[in-house]
Amino acid sequence: AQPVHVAAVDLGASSGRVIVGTLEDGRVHLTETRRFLNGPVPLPTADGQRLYWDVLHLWSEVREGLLAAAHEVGPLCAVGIDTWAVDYGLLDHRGALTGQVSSYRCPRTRGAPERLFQTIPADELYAVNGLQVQDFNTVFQLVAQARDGGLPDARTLLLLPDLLAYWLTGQKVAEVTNASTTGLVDVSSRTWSAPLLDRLRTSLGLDLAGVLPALVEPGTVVGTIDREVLDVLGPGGSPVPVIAVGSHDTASAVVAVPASTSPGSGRTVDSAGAREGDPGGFAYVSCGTWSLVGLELDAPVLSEASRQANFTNELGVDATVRYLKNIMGLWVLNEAVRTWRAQGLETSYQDLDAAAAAAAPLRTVVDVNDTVFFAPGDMVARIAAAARATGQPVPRSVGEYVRCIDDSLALAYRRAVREATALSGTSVDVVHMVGGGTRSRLLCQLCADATGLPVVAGPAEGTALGNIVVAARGAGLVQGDLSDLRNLVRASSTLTRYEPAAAASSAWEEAEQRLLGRQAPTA
Ligand code: LRH
Repeated sequence: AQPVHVAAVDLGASSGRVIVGTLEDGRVHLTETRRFLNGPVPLPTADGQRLYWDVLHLWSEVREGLLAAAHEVGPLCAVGIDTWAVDYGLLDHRGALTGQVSSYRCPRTRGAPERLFQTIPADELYAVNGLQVQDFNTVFQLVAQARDGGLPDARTLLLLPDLLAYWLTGQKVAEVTNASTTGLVDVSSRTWSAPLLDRLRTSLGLDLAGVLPALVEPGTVVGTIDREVLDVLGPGGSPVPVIAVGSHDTASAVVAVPASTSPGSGRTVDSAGAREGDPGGFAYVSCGTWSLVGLELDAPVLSEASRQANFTNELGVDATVRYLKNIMGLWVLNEAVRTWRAQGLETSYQDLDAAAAAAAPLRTVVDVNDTVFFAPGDMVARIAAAARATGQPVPRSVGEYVRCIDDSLALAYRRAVREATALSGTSVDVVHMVGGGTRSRLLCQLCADATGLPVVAGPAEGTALGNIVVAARGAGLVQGDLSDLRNLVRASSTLTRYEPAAAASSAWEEAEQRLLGRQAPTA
């Protein structure tokens, strides 16, 4: 068969890229046509600093990347778009943006959950949307927006991938995996929750019913690229379809977990159906700006214990549920590197990994999910302060700081995997790591040591690959269910296996106890 080309637009909070997947002989070969930095842009306002996304820059980069894809690689059979979750643009009656697009790290949402819980109690919300409480969930951003003047001119709310798809095709949809991170979707029925929207209207004056577009599942054809907007063509001069993929980057990343297990994978403990030799369940760590750690399930876990543990149920591709926890992730490292570079230290991530590998293990561990690490800024100073506050040695070198970050991330992974399996009544026998973080051999090994499970690392460009295989299936270029898509991913990736060091277990247990016993008083 002739090779066919599918382009993935994959925007992360720290960097974006356009990658073409060429399907040939049962494999996908990736060609990156554009890569660029991204980050929240601070602007002062009368209410203090605000953080926005430079969406026009993102749009320009996406255009350049797709043009290069079509002109340098070949005619495009499909385009899929994914970005980080929760953030949105508002359009007026002409389809123009009504204002800036806020970043989820903008401090405007501080206190918004508590304000909403006064009218919709947290447990009632969780029973419907199954979401962990994070200040930045779209529903809380909307609460902040209601306080700051509401949605006067807004006729349509589009999450970022849907906004980019609208600019390319003129069609407005809400792709469901990403929509599930808004807090407005009923996680059990995969539809907008009418009762929730009703309560937001009556309690906060937020009338969202007409503003939210129709939900679509991954695989749906959104429309074709308007050639006046972007002059790209498909095979034989045909128009290029934009396919809704798992437009939440984490949904696409989890599609690219190269597991050989069938979907709905977490193996139920005591399940009478589990035969000797059945592949066990897997946990995943999608490792980028955030580390998303959890399980793929076929139904949400909405118990009180799950809510208390702040586990989230996000919707996945093919009727799956992503049951997971957000861990602060490489954000902490990236911000520390930004600080060092501003101080004139020239260093590569490879050098940092080597320096951290040479540093003493588990000397200092911090709670990476502490809110002090959330805002942009000097992570080096914050780590030093956290070390002092918990009576641990302050790292003395760049290598010791990176080791502290990696050890602390692995400790958080260990806890999240254990909690996820306990809360969902499943068991796992392997951890799949996907995403850019798999380039750190140290982090992969620490994940194996901390969890006590083998780690299979790769693909590093998992999100783009997950995007591409779902777009390809939507365009009719490949067939099959999630396990078929994962076979394709596996055939296209180089994977590395890390075995847990047998002797490591007690050291991790000690580190966990150290952290639990010495929590810094919260500010
Ligand atoms: C990862 C991610 C994550 C969300 C966060 C806002 O990029 O999409 O799943 O919680 O960004």
